[in-house]
Amino acid sequence: MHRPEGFDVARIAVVAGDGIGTEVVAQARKVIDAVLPGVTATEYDLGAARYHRTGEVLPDSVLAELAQHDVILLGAVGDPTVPPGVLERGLLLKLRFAFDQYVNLRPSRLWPGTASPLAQVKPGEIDFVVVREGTEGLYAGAGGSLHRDTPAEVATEESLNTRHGVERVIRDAFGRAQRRERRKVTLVHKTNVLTHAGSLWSRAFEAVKAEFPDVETEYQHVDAAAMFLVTQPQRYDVVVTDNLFGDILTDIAAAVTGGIGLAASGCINPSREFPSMFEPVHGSAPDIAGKGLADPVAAVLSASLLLDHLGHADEARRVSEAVAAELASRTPGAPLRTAEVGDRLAAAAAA
Ligand code: GGG
Repeated sequence: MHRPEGFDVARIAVVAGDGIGTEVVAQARKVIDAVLPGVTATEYDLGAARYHRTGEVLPDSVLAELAQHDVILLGAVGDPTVPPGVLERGLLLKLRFAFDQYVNLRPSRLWPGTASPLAQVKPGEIDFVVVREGTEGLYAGAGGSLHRDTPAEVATEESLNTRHGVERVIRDAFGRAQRRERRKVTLVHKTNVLTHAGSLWSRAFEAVKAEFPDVETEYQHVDAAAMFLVTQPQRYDVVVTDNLFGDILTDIAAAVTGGIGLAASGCINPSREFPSMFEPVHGSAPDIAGKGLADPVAAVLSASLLLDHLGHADEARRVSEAVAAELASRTPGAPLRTAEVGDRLAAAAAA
């Protein structure tokens, strides 16, 4: 399936998943319905409940159906009653890999009205995007174990880095930087220790850089980047990095921009051959699931990214403006109710 720029009638699949995923996705849907009245979305019952009921996580027949959509709105994956990895690998990573969503896009912005633990940073001063590689690295599933549950147990987990995979995500990052005001790309890796993968990433970065002479570049080791994200987050514009580093760094980025409840992401297939997927960065948060306490803003901002991907730039902007107004009106520390926030955001985005 190849659908060029823009989609006449969007085919949206919804995978709410586990825990607070169902609660926050319901709000994101309210907001999508408010700005695109009449749009239809197909819900897929995937996650812990289905696994317990059927023993299956993501049957091939469902994967084939999902492939027929333009986008997937995903909530959260993971449940304490399911062994670690069964849902994360069998559902979340399987979707990213099967649909070749190699650009894991994670914008970070300090919204007006949002408290950052960094006293020296003012709203508007943090505005960067992490382009995390989404289909390779340590998340590829290469490795194994021997002598399990014996004193001689050994486990390996290998980082897979292909020239093709690394170069294409770096090229995407440069393209994004070129469309932004500051035009700067920071490569983050650990080239002084991870010399095999690091050398590949460095050489691919240098090769792609030559195609974008108007983009400023820098390199940072991941440990330095972790420090600078909390001391000088203003310095970043576009950061490109591997799968694991990107996963960790974007949680730090979320922490300095108001918390994980505000962090949105898109798992993008730039060729549009397969659906892209939009999901809050946060997980299923079993400790607060079912209580109506989860902040739906990350899911709603993910819906804004989804709308933009579908070519609905105006609707996407209305949603992010509704979020900006909501955040500006909040009293720090005041409790929130998930559905009430969703109602307010839907009303403001529709107006
Ligand atoms: N909202 C997505 C979600 O449930 N994330 C949990 C998780 O395990 N994430 C790992 C990753 O993003 O690679």
